Amino acid sequence: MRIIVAGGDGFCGWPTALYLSKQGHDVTIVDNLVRRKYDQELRSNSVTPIASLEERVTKWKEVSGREIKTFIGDLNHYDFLSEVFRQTQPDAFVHFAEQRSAPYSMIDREHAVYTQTNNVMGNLNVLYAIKEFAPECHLIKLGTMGEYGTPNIDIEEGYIEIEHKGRKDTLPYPKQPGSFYHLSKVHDSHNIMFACKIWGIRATDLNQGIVYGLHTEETKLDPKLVNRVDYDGVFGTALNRFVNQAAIGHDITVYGSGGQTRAFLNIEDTVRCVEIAAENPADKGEFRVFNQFTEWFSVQELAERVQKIAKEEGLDTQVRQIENPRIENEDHYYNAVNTKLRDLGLEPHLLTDDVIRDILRTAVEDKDRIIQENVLPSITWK
Ligand code: NAD
Ligand code: USQ
Repeated sequence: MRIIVAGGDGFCGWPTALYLSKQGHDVTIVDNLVRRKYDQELRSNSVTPIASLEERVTKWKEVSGREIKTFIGDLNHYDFLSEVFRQTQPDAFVHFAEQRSAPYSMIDREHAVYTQTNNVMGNLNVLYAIKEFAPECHLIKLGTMGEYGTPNIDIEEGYIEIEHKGRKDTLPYPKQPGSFYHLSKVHDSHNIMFACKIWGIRATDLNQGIVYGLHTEETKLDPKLVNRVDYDGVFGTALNRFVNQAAIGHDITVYGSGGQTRAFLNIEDTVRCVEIAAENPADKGEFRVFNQFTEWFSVQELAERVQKIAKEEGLDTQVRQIENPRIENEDHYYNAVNTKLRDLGLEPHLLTDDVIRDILRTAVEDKDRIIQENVLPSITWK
């Protein structure tokens, strides 16, 4: 298949592009490299030293013999996006290319407006480009489990059957997101659902949980292919952040009481889930929703597991509950359904002690690159 991976220079996109290329697909990366600019703005970095996108794809050609084409540009520039579609004629468009940090979206008005403009308008352009240039193309869009929030009932996969005043219907599952970033994903979902209905576009919304790890089989083939890893208080996410804190002997920062429960998956499963979605396209006009995660944990539980492995590796680190910079439930019910990807063949890589140890050892190798001042959270929701 001809597959565009938008956001293919990022944490999820780069390993996905490599994996799909290895599987024999004709992969094209589209990215405006803005993630590298956020690092400059925040004076932060990836723990692993990452090569430029050009060096990455050149090395991949050398190692695998396969070519990945690149287009450097912004989804918000419709002329650019139109040209990408004309030249590529994609069978699938995998859309990772959004501003994905909840804290970044909560810095101030400018960052909230930027996040929603970048994400919602970029996605709307993709919908128009599919309609105009490749109406059969399957949109595989990265959504997030955080769209649902933490309701006091089970979380279904996209839709819920409701009985109201004696009548029944299957309706989109209610959304209660917790940041302007997470809200951008809800707005995207609505726009995609509407475009499917009016133009007959085929789309899969992958409501992904928090991704941990960094390596996949392909990124391990050469140091120039290594994936980025975020640890700072803005882009670092729960498990990877805790492991990097442990690597430098920093306290593990649990926000509030740590009862917040979130869905997680290994980066090795992210790449496979996208492949499964691509190989089993949605029908024309169908807006399909998959919950893309394999397990859930409370934040406190994860912090304690990382502390235990760190101790075994001779690293002394404490779990510290600090004032929660966010506004969120810290004590809530959580039970989410994730059967659709499993039914299509996903075999999960679960979070074993060895997996944590592996991420920790990589973090220790690069620990001198961690900028200490960036570790504590600096952005609040208030
Ligand atoms: P990332 O920031 O590492 O990668 C996103 C990439 O998209 C970057 O390379 C960036 O330069 C590019 N990009 C952003 N806006 C663009 C635009 N307008 N035009 C072109 N390129 C643009 O993020 P990630 O962690 O790889 O996440 C990828 C996607 O998956 C995001 O949509 C995110 O919301 C979703 N997701 C991520 C996680 C996670 O834990 N990382 C979990 C659930 C969902
Ligand atoms: N948390 C801590 N300590 C920390 C960091 C986070 O206790 O040092 C807590 C947060 O308060 C929150 C939970 O851990 O309750 C998750 O926070 P996170 O930063 O790991 O994840 P989140 O902000 O939800 O965002 C990340 C990605 C985003 C993706 C989302 C998936 O950045 O792109 O959409 O995970 S989900 O959480 O399922 O919505």
